[in-house]
Amino acid sequence: MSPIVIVLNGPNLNLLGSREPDIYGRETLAQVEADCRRLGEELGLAIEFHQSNREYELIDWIHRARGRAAGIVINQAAFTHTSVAILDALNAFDGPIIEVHISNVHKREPFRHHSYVSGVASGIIVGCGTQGYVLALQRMAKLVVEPKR
Ligand code: CA2
Repeated sequence: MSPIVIVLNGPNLNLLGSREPDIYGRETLAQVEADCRRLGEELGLAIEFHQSNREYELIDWIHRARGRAAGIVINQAAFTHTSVAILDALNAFDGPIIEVHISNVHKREPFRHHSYVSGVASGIIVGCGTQGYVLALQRMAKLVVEPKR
């Protein structure tokens, strides 16, 4: 059975592709999901992809990942800069966590420079556009797929 990787997306990412293309590009979240699913098949990962504008839903998905998912890829969006609750939930997850940000948060307003999650992430991908999700899954595969003998 393929290892399960949960891809989580936080508030407003459902608007991807509809506004601010100079910051977030033109790809929609549905296209990002399709890219992740296609790549997951190639890499031997079972992808579960979610987006929510509600903090508790992201936390519930992280809790449900415990003991069943091999890894989590997360773009927690604005909760990056505010949510100790998401950090606490991720701290209770044993597998690798890769944090993704579409934009280069370090080139933007100072309040975007701090992430509560970065300290528990195995890797962080920032400013690579929606390609960041592809890079995160490639890295995740290295971390969770057993080398074939
Ligand atoms: O760069 C990223 O991926 C962010 O996580 C995106 C968040 C932002 O608060 C973080 O600082 C960095 C915002 C997501 C909102 O996405 C939109 C996409 C299109 C139109 C409007 C919002």
